[in-house]
Amino acid sequence: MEDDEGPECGKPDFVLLDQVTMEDFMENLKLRFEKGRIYTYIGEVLVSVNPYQELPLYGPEAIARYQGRELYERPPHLYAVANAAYRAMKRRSRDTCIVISGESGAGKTEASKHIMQYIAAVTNPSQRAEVERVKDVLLKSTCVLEAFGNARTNRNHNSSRFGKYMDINFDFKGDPVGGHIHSYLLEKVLRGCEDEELQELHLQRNPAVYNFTRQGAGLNVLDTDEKSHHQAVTEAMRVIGFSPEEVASVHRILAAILHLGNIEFVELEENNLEQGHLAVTEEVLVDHVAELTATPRELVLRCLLARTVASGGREVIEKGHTAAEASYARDACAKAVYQRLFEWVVDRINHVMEPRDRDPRRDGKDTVIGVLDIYGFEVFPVNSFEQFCINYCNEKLQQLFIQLILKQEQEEYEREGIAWQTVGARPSLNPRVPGGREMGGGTVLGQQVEYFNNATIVDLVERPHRGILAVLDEACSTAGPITDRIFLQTLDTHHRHHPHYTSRQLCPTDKTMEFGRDFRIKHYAGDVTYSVEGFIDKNRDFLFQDFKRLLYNSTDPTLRAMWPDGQQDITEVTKRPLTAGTLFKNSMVALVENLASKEPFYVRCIKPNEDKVAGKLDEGHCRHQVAYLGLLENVRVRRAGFASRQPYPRFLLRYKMTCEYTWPNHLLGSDKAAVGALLEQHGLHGDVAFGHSKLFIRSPRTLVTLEQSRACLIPIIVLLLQKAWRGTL
Ligand code: AOV
Ligand code: MG
Repeated sequence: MEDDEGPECGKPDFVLLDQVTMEDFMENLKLRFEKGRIYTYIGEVLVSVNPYQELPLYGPEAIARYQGRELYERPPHLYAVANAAYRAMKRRSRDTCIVISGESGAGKTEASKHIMQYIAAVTNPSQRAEVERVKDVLLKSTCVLEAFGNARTNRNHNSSRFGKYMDINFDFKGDPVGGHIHSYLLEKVLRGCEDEELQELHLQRNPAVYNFTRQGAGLNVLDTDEKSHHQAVTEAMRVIGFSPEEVASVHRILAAILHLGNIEFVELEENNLEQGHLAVTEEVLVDHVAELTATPRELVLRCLLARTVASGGREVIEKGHTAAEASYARDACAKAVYQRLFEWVVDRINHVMEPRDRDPRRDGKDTVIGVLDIYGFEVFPVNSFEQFCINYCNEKLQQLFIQLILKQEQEEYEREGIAWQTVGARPSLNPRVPGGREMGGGTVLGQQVEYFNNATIVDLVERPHRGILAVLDEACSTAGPITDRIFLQTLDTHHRHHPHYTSRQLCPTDKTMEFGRDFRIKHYAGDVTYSVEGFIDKNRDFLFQDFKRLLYNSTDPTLRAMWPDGQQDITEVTKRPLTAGTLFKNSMVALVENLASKEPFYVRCIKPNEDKVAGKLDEGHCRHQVAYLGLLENVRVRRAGFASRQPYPRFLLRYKMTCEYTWPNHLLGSDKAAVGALLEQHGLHGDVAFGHSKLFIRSPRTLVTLEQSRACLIPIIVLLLQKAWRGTL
């Protein structure tokens, strides 16, 4: 990798485009992609295109090239962003975060791993043991969490089915001393546990045997790769500090889930009082589940076939399931066990990463870098509750992006003592500007930048009482039979005039939606049709207390620890638990608040094609992503203010050769004064503002002019230097 890029590689920053049009943007993106330049800036935002091939861009040497450098000194790179976030944190003692977004398969998780590797590589030069330990856990945790939380989808063979936000705590020296992971909405996809102890777990090698893994069967071949992967995960768990007993428990729990998934029910002809009217078809599976979860067999069977209900006061009665109820309860139980297992793994990792051994006299408050890797916008042929949550999450993040980009500009101007001229209001994020247009307006230095403000879509989802989530909760708390269809009808009544909501009922001619089943949201990223089937069940996410109690009473301490709420007696369990949708909304609100309090850095990932192949950039597909990621608006906001900003010494280093007063060294007292003289000589001083430590350049033309005069001089200087070396001067 060269340190510099020639003009044949296109513009390293989209801000330098001659015009901000989709055509110009795409042309630059494509040109760079063809030259293996997968990274490009928009100011400090990094745009990344997934190369779908190993590029020689990473590793210790590359890391060394970026360490301690300014963002613009080297070709655009993730390392530069990681470095910028790290330096901002150290210099200003401010919490920073790196938000990585993009659709499924765009390269978010890979990006987050490169960022972590960079941070691990540049910190702790004195090799303190505790810091090394924390770094080791940080790096290894990814592997373990992916093993439990990733799955193969048709869009990404290693798709994260959970959102991850990881805080890394740094001490005053800038060394990582701890961390914390938040996970968001694990989609409950089950993937078999591949294991040498299959025999002991009563498992068979073929994943097609298990209902929960059959869907992935065929893709999920147990080859040698899987085996070494399994070993890597087990090793990572050991390093993190899971005991052998815990790892064995985890395997048993996974096996129990698989067996549980295969249990089927039959309704008996005659109602046998002794047995009830329901039975399981394969009793041996119940034996396996009981053995693996260390619970009494009779109790497992009872939980599967019936539930206890409180019948007023302290009375409890047992009520038999129908076959359908039993199947539902079985699946709910399997999913809940998997989810608790995942949460337990995250908790354990958090426990070992908790900052410790602090010296309270010196350490003060830690500063934090947060890395957010969260599921991208998703559209499948059929979209359900999970996609709804994921896409809502992306709306929230997009909104934050709009807010922060403007806020960040403003803050930098203030910090540098540059007048923030506003015409009319401060940068406003009011979705309903006069005239009712759905554009937000940001006023940057007197210029109005218009961009689509998606606040109205967020509002459609989360508004109290009438928003989609509130209506869904309402439906879930209604006693008596409530169907997904009724839920849809309520939505239709509430939102028939909403510009971003429609359904077949409201738009009878649109045959791409089905009556009584589908509704559509016009997301900022495009239209998505959701099927309401299963919304209520998934939101309610109901698990009978009997299962909780069963697992709490397990003699396996690991399993038991996952079910503290199993202690409660049925008569105490009266309060309705929060629904999955509300829990998710609350966690999103908290996440956005947290991110908003930090100084953000953004990585915007683009997926070049749907076929996961190297070297192919599908224009239509990319255009769409560029549009919905709001990248053109981003460029415009950046250009409306100052296209570029550089600390004075850096600026001089690059351009001093273009001015007689500054080459080879200036005698002007301060770098700021020298930069002033240089710009004056070029006649460019009208286009800049002088901050305390940085020069702000308004139009990209100015930079282009400077670059051109530098480019003209370089060959002459090289020639002079060569002559000087040879002594011929
Ligand atoms: P995602 O995190 O954005 O999707 P990943 O980071 O898992 O996507 O990337 C998908 C695949 O693309 C990886 O498994 C790699 O094969 C390849 N890839 C991504 N980035 C690079 C890179 N910089 N260099 C080489 N290959 C890369 V999802 O988790 O589905 O939203 O929920
Ligand atoms: Mg991912």
